[in-house]
Amino acid sequence: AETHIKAYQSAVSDHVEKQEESPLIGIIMGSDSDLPVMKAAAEVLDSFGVSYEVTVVSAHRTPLRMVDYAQKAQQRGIKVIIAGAGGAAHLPGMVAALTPLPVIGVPVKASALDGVDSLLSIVQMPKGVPVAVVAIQNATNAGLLALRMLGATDRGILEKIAAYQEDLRKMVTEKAEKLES
Ligand code: RP5
Repeated sequence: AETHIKAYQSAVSDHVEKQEESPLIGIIMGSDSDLPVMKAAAEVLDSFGVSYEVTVVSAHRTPLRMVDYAQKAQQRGIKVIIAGAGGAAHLPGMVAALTPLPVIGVPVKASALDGVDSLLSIVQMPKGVPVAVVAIQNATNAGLLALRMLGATDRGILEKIAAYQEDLRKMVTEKAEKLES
């Protein structure tokens, strides 16, 4: 399993080009099969120049690795954890139970139930253990939400988010004007 994870991590590193030494955001997922969805979170963080790490942590297949990752994340300097999982998607909730950091869950479509199972598994947390949840497969929004969390205490990031919103506004306005002309 370790060899598999190492091979996976090097594939991920190639994909996202670098793993930072003191990342601010942890992007974790239940399986390497979640990567095609979860890479969108990494791409958003790349475009904002915010450091992150990417790895596989499975609640069911590597439970002790999950406990270790979640318990050490805060002391390692991680500020927000983005956790993607499909099916019986227990990873985000279990990680939230083990860390005081904010956790954002990404429901991944991984079964015959089309991701609704993942969404419900992630969103139905008991009182006291919150997980923020984005739409099924929407890792882009998980990246943006993590940035907004950092932006609460980081003016530079907040300004970049405002610029991003302005770009969105312009893009949609231009499309609307084209349609109207
Ligand atoms: C979950 O089971 C993972 O997060 C993934 O979405 C799903 C299927 O995993 P694989 O069987 O493709 O490894 O734990």
